[in-house]
Amino acid sequence: MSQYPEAQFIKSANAQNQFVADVGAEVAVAGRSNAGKSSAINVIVNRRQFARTSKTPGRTQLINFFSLQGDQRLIDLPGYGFAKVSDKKRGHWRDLVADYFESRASLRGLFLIIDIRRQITDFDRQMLAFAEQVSLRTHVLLTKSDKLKRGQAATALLEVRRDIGELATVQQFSALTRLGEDEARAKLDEFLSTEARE
Ligand SMILES: Nc1nc2c(ncn2[C@@H]2O[C@H](COP(=O)(O)OP(=O)(O)O)[C@@H](O)[C@H]2O)c(=O)[nH]1
Ligand SMILES: [Mg+2]
Repeated sequence: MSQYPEAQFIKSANAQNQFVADVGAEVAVAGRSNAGKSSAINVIVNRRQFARTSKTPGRTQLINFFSLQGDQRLIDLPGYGFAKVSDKKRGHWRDLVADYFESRASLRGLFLIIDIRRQITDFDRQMLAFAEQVSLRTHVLLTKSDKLKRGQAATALLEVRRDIGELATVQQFSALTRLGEDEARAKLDEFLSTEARE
């Protein structure tokens, strides 16, 4: 059973004045499109169709607010990654996400979802930079680890850890085999229960 049986979608936002009230605690989840973000959210929250795995047209460029329980929320940040995104759209994405990171007192941590086969992209580095600017704790899920042999996955984990250093903690994850689900859920709980940042 889900730890969050009452979890539900609240709303999507395309501008700061559409964000939900900044009370309680929330954790943001980011990932390049197709990295496996929706699948990871579904496994962690333990709800099959919670965040739609298929692309919901229009919503992928918005910030999606979900309530977990009470004043605890999970925030699905927009990803990009297809080469065809225009400079204008990319600019809007950057402004929206920067506004989000800079304004949310309830933000306790960031989950960054990275396809273990692709390693770290420019998108991921931008997200790590946003988090660092506001001293936000970050946890990286190297997902789709079922797609690599165990030795290869272990090597990829070490490489990403070395690359990221102190910026974030890193673990292997698979939405298919559910590898790493307990570790991810413990990290989510840890983030949600930390005190607000200064
Ligand atoms: N084998 C495998 N496939 C995955 C995993 N996570 C996601 N996928 C697949 O990758 C594709 C993109 O996943 P999705 O969660 O929609 O990515 P998003 O765009 O980041 O939200 C889908 O076809 C998923 O079924 C995983 O851990 N293992
Ligand atoms: Mg998605």
